[in-house]
Amino acid sequence: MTASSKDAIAERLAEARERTLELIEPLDDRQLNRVYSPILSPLAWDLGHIANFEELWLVQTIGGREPLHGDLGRFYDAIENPRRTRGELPILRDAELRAYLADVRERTLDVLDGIDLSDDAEDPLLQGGFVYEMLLAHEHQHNETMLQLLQMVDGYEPVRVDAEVAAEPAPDGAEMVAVEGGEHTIGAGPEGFAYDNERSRHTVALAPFEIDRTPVANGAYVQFMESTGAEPPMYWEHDGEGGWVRNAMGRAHPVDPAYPVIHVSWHEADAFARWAGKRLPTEQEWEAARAGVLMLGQVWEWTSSDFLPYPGFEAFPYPEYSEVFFGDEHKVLRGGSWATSRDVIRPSFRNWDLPERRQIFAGLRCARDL
Ligand code: AVJ
Ligand code: FE
Repeated sequence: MTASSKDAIAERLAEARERTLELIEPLDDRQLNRVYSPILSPLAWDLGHIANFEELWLVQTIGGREPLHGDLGRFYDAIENPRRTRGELPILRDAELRAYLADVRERTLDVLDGIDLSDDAEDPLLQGGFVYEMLLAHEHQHNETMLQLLQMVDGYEPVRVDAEVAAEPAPDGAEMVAVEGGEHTIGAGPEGFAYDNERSRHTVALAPFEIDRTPVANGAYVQFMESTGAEPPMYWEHDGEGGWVRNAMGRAHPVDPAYPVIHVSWHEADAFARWAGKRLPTEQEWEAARAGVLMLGQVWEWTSSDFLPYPGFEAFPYPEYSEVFFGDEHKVLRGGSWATSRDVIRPSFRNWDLPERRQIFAGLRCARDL
């Protein structure tokens, strides 16, 4: 890697931070500290956690420097501090929080300036700029979590919404496309940035199947609700005339039947698929189909797969990113939503969450055996 790639890293770090600060620009300190939901962190926690994660990896680990606030980092440990407890923690707030974000960043750039990022760098954290890619992805991913919470903030007006959504709205009535059976390649190759859970690349044998070309639309979901008595998605309310509005950020908008359904749990997604005479795709089917035929857009998609390690998995650089979540408790989501940075979306990317969660920007697409 050359000096110009250091500049490129610095620029992308700045861009991610700009997005973070834009998200909170319309908010005051009271709103940053407020606990809106026990299943989501107060925004001040996410902000401090973003800075603390950066300090831990880019300043302490790479730069060998001491942390700015002693062992404060333990309050920003996501595993040690479940979401419902985060409002009570003695975390940084207000001006001190903003200063911490800026001070860490200054140190990060100072460390970046002094390191060897050449391709033969000995530290695997630096090879291919891994640790910097990880930090960028981390900040972007927390921006999406913050946007989940911002749905609950009355009167919030986003400064910028990424207009570059990846697909046109899904038409009502899904068109299905066939995918051949046989060997399919799954996972990230050795080149480029990927999380540990996307490796290693391996082949799987799939039976032939077909899969919806587009995510399930609101119109189809309303039919499902009417015929089964299923609950509406999170944030939906009756409009008083037999229809539905979506009420988020304190504003109600009619539900557009052509748009992908969003804010449904895995259980609801699974029930929809069965009602439609289909099933959720496995994550392997999703990735195999992704190579040619899927239209992505606007929503994460629940799959039927539990979040499990791929063959040859090795935790890197820390087991708390993926490994501690492996098992049958979490379901895999694929794709990406309107709130997901294009830096995070790639065919091999695996998101995961608890099957009862509805605050994720998640919908579904269906599959069936051929
Ligand atoms: C991949 C979205 C489940 O938010 O728990 C952020 C991403 N990991 N910081 C999460 C993550 C560490 C993770 N998800
Ligand atoms: Fe995190």
